[in-house]
Amino acid sequence: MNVHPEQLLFYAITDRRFAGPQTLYEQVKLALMGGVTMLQLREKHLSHEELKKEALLIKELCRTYQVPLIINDDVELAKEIDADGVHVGAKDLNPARAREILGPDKIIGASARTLEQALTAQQQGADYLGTGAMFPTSSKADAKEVSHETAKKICAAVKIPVVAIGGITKENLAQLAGLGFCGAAMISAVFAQQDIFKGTQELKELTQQVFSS
Ligand code: TZP
Ligand code: MG
Repeated sequence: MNVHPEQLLFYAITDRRFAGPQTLYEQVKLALMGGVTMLQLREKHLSHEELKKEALLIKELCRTYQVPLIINDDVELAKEIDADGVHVGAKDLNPARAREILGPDKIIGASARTLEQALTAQQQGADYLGTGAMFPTSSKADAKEVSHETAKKICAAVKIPVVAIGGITKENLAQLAGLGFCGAAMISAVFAQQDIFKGTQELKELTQQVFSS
């Protein structure tokens, strides 16, 4: 097991479109100080060199806070910078191929919107799953919603931990209780707020209430 369910409790995913006057680095630092337990670098519009530079800086920051750094999509970059793992979606390399590239000890996450996708990803060696969108979101253009019923079936069917994603806010987080998730992954609820440190602390408390069983 390369990831413990507790590490997935509060999973922050970056998007520099929300960075505003702060740099992404500054935003990530505040989120780490506020208590996020896992960080994914998900920057869709950077060149390889720019992404690598950012990833190396953020990797050092994550190490300081002992929070794993996961790279979205780009398995080669994850290997190159010795990140803690990679997260792959349906259109990316499959988990088995990512495992061949990264080796047995790195964290491999996979997106799963259906029971079939979930079982396949588990069988291909994923360490955890991300399931959603659980609520409407504007952070991912092609995000389709997953019913709470399907999410519950996925959580019950797999042995690996499952994290909820998509449209999660302070206001709706409690609706995820009892579905079997080990935690919640959020972009805008973390990075599109005025006071990231304070907001993250509040979200941390809520995730602890909702997912501790
Ligand atoms: N995958 C499914 S929904 C989503 C991703 C990456 C976007 C999540 O962003 P937000 O702002 O937390 O809704
Ligand atoms: Mg992807």
